[in-house]
Amino acid sequence: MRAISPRHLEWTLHLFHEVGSTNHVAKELARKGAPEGTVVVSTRQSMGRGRLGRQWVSPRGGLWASLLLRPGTVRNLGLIPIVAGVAVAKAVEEIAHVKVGLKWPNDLVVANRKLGGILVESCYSGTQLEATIVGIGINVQNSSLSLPEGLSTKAISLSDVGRDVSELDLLQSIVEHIEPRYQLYRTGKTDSIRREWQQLSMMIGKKFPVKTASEIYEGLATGIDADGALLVKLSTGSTVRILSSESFDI
Ligand code: BT5
Repeated sequence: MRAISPRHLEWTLHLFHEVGSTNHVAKELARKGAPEGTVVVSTRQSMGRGRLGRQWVSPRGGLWASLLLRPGTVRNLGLIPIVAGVAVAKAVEEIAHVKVGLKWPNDLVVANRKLGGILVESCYSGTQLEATIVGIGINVQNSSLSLPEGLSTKAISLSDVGRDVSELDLLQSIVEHIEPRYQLYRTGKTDSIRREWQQLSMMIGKKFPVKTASEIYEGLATGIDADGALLVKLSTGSTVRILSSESFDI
């Protein structure tokens, strides 16, 4: 365990060689009362998870980390992935000098390939929000060629674009970029975060079909609202809010 950049929050790092999923370990620590600012990092994950039960391939060389937050209320909880996405994009730009595009809700994209993703999960006690876990996965030193067939052409790592970056330097920069935005989020001042996301977004101003569980929308993404929902203007003139989406073809 070591402390990194304590500011408002005391960030405390728990380092592992291998775990199933850092999100799972962080949730267990949350249940045992670990404080906000707890960070779980593992060299590799044997059961890394994406959203909706998808697998996240996590070999040595990537940054696989989960941050434990205790926002206290579910109000605006949908903005946590937005806070995390902006912070990760800023950190990658600062440490690796690579521009990252954000694809709603949580993809980090470089050269049209997936550099990383974010998985936010919350723990409740009854209806009370106990903790929110921000899982961050970024391909850093692991070449995309070493990923399973089928993924290697869709994924990209920082080493693939010639950057030699330390996973822990990147993590330190991420927590430094999350911290001020999280403080704004906690005080309800989310306009600047949403603006930053819109600037980094690959979606805003683009027309695309959005497939949800029940319908397919054809529309123009115009922004995100205070709950983190994507606002999509349909050709009929009405605007719909989309809270989660299975596929974006852009
Ligand atoms: C995500 O899910 O993009 C969220 C990924 C979050 C991973 C972190 S690592 C630390 C923490 N602990 C965990 O167990 N998880 C979090 P989703 O949007 O569902 O994307 C999953 C899809 O991305 C998979 O179905 C693959 O197509 C692709 N994929 C899997 N591994 C990848 C990799 N290493 N790089 C790029 N794409 C990958």
